[in-house]
Amino acid sequence: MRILILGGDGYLGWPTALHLSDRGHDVAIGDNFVRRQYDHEMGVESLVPIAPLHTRIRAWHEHTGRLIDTFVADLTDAHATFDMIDRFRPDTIIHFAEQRAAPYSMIDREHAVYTQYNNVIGTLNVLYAIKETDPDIHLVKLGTMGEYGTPNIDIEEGWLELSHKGRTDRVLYPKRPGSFYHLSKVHDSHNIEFACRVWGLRATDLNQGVVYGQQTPQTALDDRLATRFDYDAIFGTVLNRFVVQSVLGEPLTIYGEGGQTRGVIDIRDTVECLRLTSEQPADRGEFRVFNQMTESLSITQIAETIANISPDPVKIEHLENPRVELENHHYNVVHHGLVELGLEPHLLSDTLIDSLFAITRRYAHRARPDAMLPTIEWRKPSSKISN
Ligand code: NAD
Ligand code: USQ
Repeated sequence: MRILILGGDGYLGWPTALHLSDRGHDVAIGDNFVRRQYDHEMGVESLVPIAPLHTRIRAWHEHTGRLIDTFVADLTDAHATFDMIDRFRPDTIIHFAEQRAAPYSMIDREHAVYTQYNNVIGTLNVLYAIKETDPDIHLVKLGTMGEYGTPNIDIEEGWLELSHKGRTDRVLYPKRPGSFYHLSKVHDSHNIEFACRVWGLRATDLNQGVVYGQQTPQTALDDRLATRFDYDAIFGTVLNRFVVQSVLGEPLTIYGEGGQTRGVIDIRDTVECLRLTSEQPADRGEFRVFNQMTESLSITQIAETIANISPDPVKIEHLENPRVELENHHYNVVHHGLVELGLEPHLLSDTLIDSLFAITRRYAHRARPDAMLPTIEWRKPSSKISN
């Protein structure tokens, strides 16, 4: 298949590009490198050094003889987006290319507006480009489990059968997201469902949980193929942050009580989900939704797991929660769809995350411990980025 990976220079897009190229697909990457610019804005870099995209692609070619095409394009630029899709003529577009940090979207008005404009308008341009170039293209879009929030009923896979006053219907599952970033994904989901319903496009929305891990078999081949590893309080995600904190000898920072429960997924399962979904597309007119997570864990369970695995003594600290979120709640998620497509999950309990500790130890000297403490407060209209 010809697969265009939007956001292919990012944490997940890059290993997905390698995984699909390794499986024999013709892969191209589209990115505007804005994630590298956020590093400059915040004064924090990926813990693991990352090579420029052209160096990565050269290294992949040296190891495998395979070529990956590249397009430098900003999805909010409709002309550049149309041109890229028209030139590459993909069968599938995998769309990772959004501002993806909840705290970044909550810094202030400017960052909230940027996040929603970048994400919602970028996706709208992709939908129009598909419609006008080739409506048969399968759009695989990264959404998030956080679109649902934490309702007091079980979370279904995208859709809900509803009975009301004696009548029944199938509706998009109600959303109660927890940040302007998560809201941008809700808006995307509605726009994509509308395009499937009205234009007959085909799309898969992947409501992914919090990803952990940093290596896949392909990125491990060469340091130049490494993907990014964010650990700071804005872009770092919880499990990866806890590993870095434990290696640095810093306390693990649980926000609030720690009963918050989230769907999580190993990065090796992420890239495999993208392969399975691309190779088994949605039907024309279908808006297909999968909950892309393999298990549910509370923040306390994650902290205790890391503390138990760590060879060094680990302290766990409860900070006042900078976010507005339920800290003890019901959480029961249906996530059969990807397993039915063939996913064989790596669960945290069976996984050797020793490699994550080894990577962290190797690069610990690059960490800025002060960047690990949260500064963005949901209750305030404006927060400072660093301590
Ligand atoms: P990332 O920030 O590392 O990668 C996103 C990439 O998209 C970057 O390379 C960035 O430069 C690019 N990009 C952003 N806006 C763009 C635009 N307007 N035009 C072109 N390129 C643009 O993020 P990630 O962690 O790899 O996440 C990828 C996707 O998966 C995101 O949509 C995110 O919401 C979703 N997701 C991530 C996680 C996670 O834990 N990392 C969990 C669930 C869902
Ligand atoms: N948390 C802590 N301590 C920390 C960091 C986080 O207790 O040091 C808590 C948060 O309060 C939250 C949970 O851990 O309850 C998850 O936080 P996170 O920063 O790991 O993840 P989140 O902000 O939800 O966002 C990440 C990705 C985002 C993706 C989302 C999936 O950045 O792109 O969409 O995970 S989900 O959470 O399912 O919405």
